[in-house]
Amino acid sequence: MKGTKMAKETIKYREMNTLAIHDISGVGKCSLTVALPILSACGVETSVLPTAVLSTHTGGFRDFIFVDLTDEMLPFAEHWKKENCSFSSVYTGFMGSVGQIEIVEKIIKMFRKDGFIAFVDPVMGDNGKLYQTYTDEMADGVARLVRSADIVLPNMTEASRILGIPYDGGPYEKEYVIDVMKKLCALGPKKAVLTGITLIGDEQNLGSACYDSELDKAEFTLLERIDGYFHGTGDVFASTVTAAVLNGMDIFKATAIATEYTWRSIVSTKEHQPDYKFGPKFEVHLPWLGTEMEKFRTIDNV
Ligand code: PXL
Repeated sequence: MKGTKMAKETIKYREMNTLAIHDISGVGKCSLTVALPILSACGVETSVLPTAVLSTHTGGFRDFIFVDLTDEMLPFAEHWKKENCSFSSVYTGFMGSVGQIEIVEKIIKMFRKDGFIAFVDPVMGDNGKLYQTYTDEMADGVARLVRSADIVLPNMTEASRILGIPYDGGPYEKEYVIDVMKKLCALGPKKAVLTGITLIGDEQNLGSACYDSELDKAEFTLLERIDGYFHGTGDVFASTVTAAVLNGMDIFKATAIATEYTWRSIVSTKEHQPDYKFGPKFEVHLPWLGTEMEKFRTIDNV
């Protein structure tokens, strides 16, 4: 595919793979059942480390079955190390227990090397509340995990819990959102991306913001608000940012593409999925996303 790449400004080879560390929820698309198809459609080779296997996600189904894989996680990673497996990034999300947060920190250290990127989606809650399997101790652990991240991708509920500030449901002043992202970067990550953003005076729009601390630059991508609570869209968004950055895009372009893809998925969910707990209809838009990746990819290894 060298010919198509020659027109691009930046042409460089870089290993483009990831280790995705999330749960598998059998029904109710989120976490690995969202991350894996999106990353693959974007050309990212993906290995998985499941944190837990659930019959459904925890947001709206009753009596779900939960198999905790904490004790298996480190032996899996040690096996990979022995087999000389190499990852150019990790992408972490939903944690099944407090113990596995420390294990994930160890795994990031085990595989970190030059150019490595740790994407941390500090999944723990939404709308000002923790998810039902998250304890305060787990939330403290997730806040600590953010210090191991290069790119952190919370919603405002998670960002507030990480920073120990009161939750504000918005709409926000632009300066407030930028300040939150700067404070997240002060914990360690070079870049922060915030979801669920509505600005004062622009209430009909909703989207995301990102901040690159090395450039001291922030950008917002706000699209027409679609009312409703759409389970799993945080995972669609974070998986897409991860894929776009691994394809060589800067955080601004990556966030813009991820916001649009998530928005398209929400439009289809609203139209065709009567019960939003079954997850976002992201699949029909994968061809569009793949084309966007192809258009803007600057890593020449596909
Ligand atoms: O989308 C976040 C998520 C991931 N995995 C599980 C969840 C949730 C949110 O509720 O329950 C199992």
